[in-house]
Amino acid sequence: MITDLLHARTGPLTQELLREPGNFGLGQIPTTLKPNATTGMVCGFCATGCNLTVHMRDGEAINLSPTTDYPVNLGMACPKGWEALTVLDAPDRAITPLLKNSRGQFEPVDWNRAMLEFVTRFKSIQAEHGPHSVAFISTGQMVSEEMAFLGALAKFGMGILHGDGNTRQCMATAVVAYKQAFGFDAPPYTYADFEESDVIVLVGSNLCLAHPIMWERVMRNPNSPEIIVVDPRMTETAMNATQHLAIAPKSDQTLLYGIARILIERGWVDQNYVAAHTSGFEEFAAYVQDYSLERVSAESGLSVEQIERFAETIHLGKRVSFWWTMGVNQSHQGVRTAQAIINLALMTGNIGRPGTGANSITGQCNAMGSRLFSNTTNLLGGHDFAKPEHRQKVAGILGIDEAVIPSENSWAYNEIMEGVLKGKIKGLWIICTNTAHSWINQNDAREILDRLDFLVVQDMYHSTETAQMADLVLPAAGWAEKEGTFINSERRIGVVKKVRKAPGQALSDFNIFRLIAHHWGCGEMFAKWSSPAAVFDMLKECSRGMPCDITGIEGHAHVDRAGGIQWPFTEVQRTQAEQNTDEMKERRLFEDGPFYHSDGRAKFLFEDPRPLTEKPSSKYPFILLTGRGSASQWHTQTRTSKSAVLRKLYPEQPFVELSPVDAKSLGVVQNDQVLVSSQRGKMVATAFLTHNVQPGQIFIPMHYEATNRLTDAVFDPYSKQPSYKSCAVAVAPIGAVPARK
Ligand SMILES: Nc1nc2c(c(=O)[nH]1)N[C@H]1C(S)=C(S)[C@@H](COP(=O)(O)OP(=O)(O)OC[C@H]3O[C@@H](n4cnc5c(=O)[nH]c(N)nc54)[C@H](O)[C@@H]3O)O[C@H]1N2
Ligand SMILES: Nc1nc2c(c(=O)[nH]1)N[C@H]1C(S)=C(S)[C@@H](COP(=O)(O)OP(=O)(O)OC[C@H]3O[C@@H](n4cnc5c(=O)[nH]c(N)nc54)[C@H](O)[C@@H]3O)O[C@H]1N2
Ligand code: SF4
Ligand SMILES: [Mo]
Repeated sequence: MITDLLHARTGPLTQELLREPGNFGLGQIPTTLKPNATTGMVCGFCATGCNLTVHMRDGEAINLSPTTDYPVNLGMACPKGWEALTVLDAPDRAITPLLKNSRGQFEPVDWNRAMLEFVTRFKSIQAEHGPHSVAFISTGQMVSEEMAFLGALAKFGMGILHGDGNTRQCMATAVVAYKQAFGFDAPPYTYADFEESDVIVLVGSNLCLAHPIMWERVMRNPNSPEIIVVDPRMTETAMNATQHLAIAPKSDQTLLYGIARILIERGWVDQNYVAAHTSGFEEFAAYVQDYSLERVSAESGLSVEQIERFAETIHLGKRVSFWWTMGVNQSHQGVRTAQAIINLALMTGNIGRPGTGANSITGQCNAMGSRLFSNTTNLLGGHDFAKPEHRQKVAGILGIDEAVIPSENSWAYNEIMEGVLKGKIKGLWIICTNTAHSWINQNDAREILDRLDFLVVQDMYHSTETAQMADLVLPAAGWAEKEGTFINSERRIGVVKKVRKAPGQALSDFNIFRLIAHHWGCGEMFAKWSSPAAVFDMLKECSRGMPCDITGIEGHAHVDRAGGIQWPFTEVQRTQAEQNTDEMKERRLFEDGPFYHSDGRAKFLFEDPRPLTEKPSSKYPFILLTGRGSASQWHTQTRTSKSAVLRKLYPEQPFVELSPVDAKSLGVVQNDQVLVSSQRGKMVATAFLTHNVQPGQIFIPMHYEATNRLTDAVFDPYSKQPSYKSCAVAVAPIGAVPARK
């Protein structure tokens, strides 16, 4: 069937892309790689950005091993990295475009037919309901060059206004927190800070499981650091902490204000730093007076001793680093909680020095790339759609008419979903994310997707929950089947290379976008977007003069040679690097003081904490926490479930962590099947009795499709990030079943 399709009548550009001998589509691997070479590239799972050495035989990747001389992973990799090539070979890889027929079944079609459907259906929706009735959802898991292409094609070429990314589910809170506090979205650290701190504070981060190689960096710290973990659960990370603060869910903001009050009361503030580099401290200091030890202890569930010891440890530390992840970001008050962490770092002068910082850890391999270059919430290069001078600059670089750049911001992911519900959005294009599993409150989410007149899903696999709902599936090449760059959590740009052919007719996302531009009739506008390398050059120019300026990078080969390059990397910095390479390998921000606000100061920001959005009740007496379940599972499992090795490392069936205290009162024993229900939906899971969760709380990993049937669509008001980690549920036994695998 594939061969038939390959010989099917296709347009000239399609044929060119499918045959291209260079870097793309069905072509051979790049001629720059020797057939039996080894070559390094950045891992395509998490934002740690480890480098993996791919071993080739006869021009195809056959194996990989962690790169030993890369500054991120120093020869280490987690199970997902080791299995990264294996997951690419799977029977459910999408190998042709698939079009749903009138009976609701998929039929393979060639690219020309797929493009015809894509263009005519979306254009007719736009003609009938206006240009903004089509939207797109992008990702943190494609290379920056592809994200930029998607954002530019959709917004400048197709006249779409609303496009957001799955990074909304993940990083939006950190982005807004940094923008408001520092004046730009700028995580300040470098991974060497993990090794240089004497106090490491992890808030809502299960580093050991979700970022195992960052955790390895903590383990290499020679200072026997104090490790303080703030997490309601006794996670793998908390088990290795010197202080575990098993906080009541969503009481972090109160706790952190309480810590600030103690630091102020005892004179443990770095007054010089505060005076030189910050604004708003006096107001903040007055505000936190309300956070007495008694209040903080009552609201957080921590003892007075635990709270005082936490404050004292921060004071005694010479190099204190604060790190946060989804336990903070995914909250109805995520932005203010993240800023409560930033406030502690600022008031103790723990920023800009080795081993310090207020550090948000990113999730997806290129979430940081999407923050700067996806053209969703920011105009390319961290610019602002609303500023005419920014639109003019970007238009000049891309050689396009300034008028095609929207002067308004896009709706956020939740607003796009709401737009569908209200009939304002009729067509949706989802690229590299699995909305029908990962979005909050799945019962609503699926009903919303069902309302669309036309849904296009562009994915590596045709079996994802979202692809199954699509009218048209576009088959995409995956990691290692295409080239470009990712940016990791510490702002390090790294390269991804094509070391194997994509299966069947699957094309790189880059080439799918080229094809769409051509068929949409805006190919001319994207004539300069001929390869990822050409796009990288344009993105560099877009970054000029911005805090993320990377104009000093020559191109992909330079990044590769240098072992990754952290932003910023200006032309001046390149000259410095030529003189002292080592000094440029690990760089942190704010070493010389100024922040990005016009007065050069970082802001103290604060607000009253708000109560839980859904409190436990007699009908739903438990709080549901969700998150990562094992180092071997990635999100919605479209990739990791394909590896037999990884499958052995986690329970296949959904499970729920339940306190033995609660289990006893429910009459549940180990491995019983239980029904977990919320006001919105139900799921069946195997009971896993453990003291790692507190009585009154349960934990279910996000990797199972049913988990988000329970969650409640509540969002942070500033970042619009979903609050995945707290809703009220009930648990009921439904009888014993065989032990879980
Ligand atoms: N193996 C694996 N690794 C991954 C991923 C994966 O899917 N699998 N995904 C990647 C991505 S995209 C991301 S975003 C990161 C996420 O990385 P993490 O944020 O570290 O992982 P999570 O398990 O989502 O959440 C962290 C912790 O938040 C806690 N938590 C819940 N509510 C609260 C609260 O109110 N306060 C506090 N302080 N803590 C709370 C949970 O108990 C949980 O242990 O992981 C990345 N790494
Ligand atoms: N309950 C609960 N829900 C959560 C979370 C939680 O903690 N709790 N965490 C949230 C977070 S932080 C995140 S980041 C999201 C993640 O949610 P998703 O983004 O939905 O999860 P993934 O499984 O990573 O989906 C990526 C999709 O892209 C496809 N893909 C991979 N590579 C490529 C490529 O190169 N091109 C194309 N076109 N497709 C590709 C994969 O097959 C997969 O279908 O989930 C969120 N949902
Ligand atoms: S820690 Fe992250 S980047 Fe490193 S090998 Fe594992 S998944 Fe890949
Ligand atoms: Mo994420």
